[in-house]
Amino acid sequence: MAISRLLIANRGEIALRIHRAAHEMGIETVAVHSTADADAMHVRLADHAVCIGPPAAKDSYLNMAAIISAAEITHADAIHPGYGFLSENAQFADIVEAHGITWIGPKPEHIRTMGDKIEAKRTAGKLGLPLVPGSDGAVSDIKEAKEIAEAAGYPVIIKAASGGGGRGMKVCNGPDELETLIQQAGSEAKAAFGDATVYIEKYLGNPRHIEFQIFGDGNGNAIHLGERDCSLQRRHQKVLEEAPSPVISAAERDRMGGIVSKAMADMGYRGAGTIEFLWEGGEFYFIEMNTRLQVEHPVTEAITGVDLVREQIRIADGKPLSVKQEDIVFSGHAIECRINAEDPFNFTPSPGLVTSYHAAGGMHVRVDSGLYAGYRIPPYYDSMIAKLIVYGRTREGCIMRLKRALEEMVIGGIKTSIPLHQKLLTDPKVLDGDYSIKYLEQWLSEQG
Ligand code: MV4
Repeated sequence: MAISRLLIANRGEIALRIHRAAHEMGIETVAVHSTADADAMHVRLADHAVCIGPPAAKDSYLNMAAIISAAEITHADAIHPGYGFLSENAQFADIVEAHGITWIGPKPEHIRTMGDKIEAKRTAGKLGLPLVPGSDGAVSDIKEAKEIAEAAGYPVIIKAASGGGGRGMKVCNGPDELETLIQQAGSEAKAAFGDATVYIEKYLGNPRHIEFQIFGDGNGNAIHLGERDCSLQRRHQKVLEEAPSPVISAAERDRMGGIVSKAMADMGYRGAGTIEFLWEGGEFYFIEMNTRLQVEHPVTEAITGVDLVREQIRIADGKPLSVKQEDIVFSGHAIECRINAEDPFNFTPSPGLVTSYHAAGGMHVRVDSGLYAGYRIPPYYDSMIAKLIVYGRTREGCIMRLKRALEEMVIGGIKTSIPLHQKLLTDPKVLDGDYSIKYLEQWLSEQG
């Protein structure tokens, strides 16, 4: 039963993050890597390493047969998928379990349900989560679509059922353009996801993106770990995240947290999950659920003291949740800056040799990164190379410490987003926490 050797089916900082949690639990690790990642830090630190293919993710990190083979030859008894890659692939979760290997993730049926945005919304509604007004499921008939849009009120947004992460959405301002936009959204969705199914929602013009972290034990018990505010995004890529949200009161957190944890308990959800809401006019509107660990999970760890990866491993191992809701105390404030290997203002990728590296340190400063001087950042993957997570007793104190930590960071030889973060942290609106999902792109367009 007990997990003794864990295969990490991912790369980069999250592979290292999982390795660290495993070793702190006395669990051996197996790194699987592409030929491009042979020199990665987590590969060096893991107890065992298996090369699973060439650089292209489809041939390595998405190659299910190669990963299962690596687990079998190393006698790994569990697989953690991290985020991205196969983390929300229900078929992979099924295959892992069919091989008698512990899947460190939600039940495959729940991954499947939440992967279909229409099913996800219907499920969320039944479980009592507040929804964005709109169609109850797919729209096909234009007459029906007009009635739904009229009832919701223009503008409306047309979304792809198989979309998510912002892909395949169209904003519609009035009934005259509805038919054309539904057809366009449908054919784009068909091309991108092989599924033309679309649905309609009232378009929220200036919301914040607020997400709740939840955990279930798979047996009807669930807790929430509060919210994260991820409104500062560019082209659906989060840039900076914070917990708690500057706009959510303790009473509102307890109320919404109670609703989400009851929903997850009723569903029998297992493992870590994130329930995404748009927040506008003092109301939450469910949009999607992510059935995986998220990049920004450390801000939640900072304000709750709960190790989310350790918790994931424990739950997958059949252990109960290590904390009760009443034990969870939200304390202070945390901000994460995503550091990418890219031009800080025009965002063109900047992979290559890291000639020097020094991580910020000191009280309440955490750097999650596999970087080291002499490491060559491969050009084949996501550009995120480090996360700087800073904690303070107050939001103001956290920001002061974050500025200090950004000054200390040295990543030589490549361009990084550190100067973007430094400039963003001089903006009065950012300093006041007064921003919506539109703010970052608007701010970038105003910079000289
Ligand atoms: C919306 C919306 C406005 N109204 N839904 C984008 C990603 C996907 N998770 C849902 N998204 C949106 N859904 C309604 N009814 C605006 C967005 C959106 C967005 C949401 C969160 C964070 C950044 C965003 C950037 C653009 C659009």
